[in-house]
Amino acid sequence: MNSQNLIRGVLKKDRKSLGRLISMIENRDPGIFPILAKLFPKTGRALRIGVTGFPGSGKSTIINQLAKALVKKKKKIGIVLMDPSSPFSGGALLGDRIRMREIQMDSGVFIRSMATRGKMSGLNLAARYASDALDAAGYDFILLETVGVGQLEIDVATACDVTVVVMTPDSGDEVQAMKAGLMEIADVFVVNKMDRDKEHVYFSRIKKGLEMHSELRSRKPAEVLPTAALFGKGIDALTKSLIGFGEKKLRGKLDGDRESIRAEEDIKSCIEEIFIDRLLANSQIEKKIKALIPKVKSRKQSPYEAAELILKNGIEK
Ligand SMILES: Nc1nc2c(ncn2[C@@H]2O[C@H](COP(=O)(O)OP(=O)(O)O)[C@@H](O)[C@H]2O)c(=O)[nH]1
Ligand SMILES: [Mg+2]
Repeated sequence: MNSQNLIRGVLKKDRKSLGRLISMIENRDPGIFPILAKLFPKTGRALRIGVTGFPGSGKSTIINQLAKALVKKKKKIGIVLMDPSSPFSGGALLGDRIRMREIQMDSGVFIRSMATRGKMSGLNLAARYASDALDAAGYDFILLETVGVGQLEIDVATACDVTVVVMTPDSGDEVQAMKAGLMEIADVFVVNKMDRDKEHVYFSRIKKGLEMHSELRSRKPAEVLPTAALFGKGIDALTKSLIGFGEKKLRGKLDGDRESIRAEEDIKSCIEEIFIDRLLANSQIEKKIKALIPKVKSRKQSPYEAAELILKNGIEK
């Protein structure tokens, strides 16, 4: 498939084309940049929702339910599951696959799990580019499930319009969540596994804690919603809230700060990609690297000094 056909396919929501493009993104194929540039004017409509929280809190279950609810409302849903460990991580991902199969049959839903070789930041970027592809293809909502609650998750939050943080009522999660910085990034807190009445005590406590936290930082408190996703409870309210965010985005009323941050980060990361690609593709540079290998090997020069030397010439060019 040449890139013209690939672009045309993506814009027509052809699954094969989308799959192909996302594979290219995963493999860091340099050919993606001209394609993404062509798709870029078609992006900006989809609401990008990051779903984060501790493993086992119910993110996949919630996403599954949300997708079903949104499809009923005639929305097109893209789902990106991030799995940095490996494509063969077994258990968790397999479970997700089975659960997701139910909704994958629906033509309004496109699901993809992503793994990239190498750095975590590579995964963050890949998820971002995959979201662009899905956005251009006309998906209304893009749901991004992160794997844990580390820096990657926080980075992903800036890549999304809305961040949903999932907690459970029984685990001291709120303290952990605060430690992990999740309070700062949440737009919506979902307290999942609210299966039993007694859990309403925890819910009130979490809610009060969150309100206090935002008061201390004089920012608008995040919405706090109870769910029992396994039983489909509370999903309507969550769906309604997300549709509200989506409408706000289409009216240009969503907080523009995140888009500014995203634009800045995107420009910077493209500089990084382009710079490194061009530099390493340059035969002069390659020669210089080769020439410096013996010096570094024999410890006459540090790799740092060698890199400085090469970069100095590279930039001058
Ligand atoms: N009791 C109960 N279990 C739930 C609920 N939501 C999810 N689970 C279960 O919790 C486990 C982890 O859910 P999963 O969606 O895979 O969590 P993730 O790791 O955050 O994606 C699974 O066994 C789910 O069936 C809920 O509302 N109540
Ligand atoms: Mg999951």
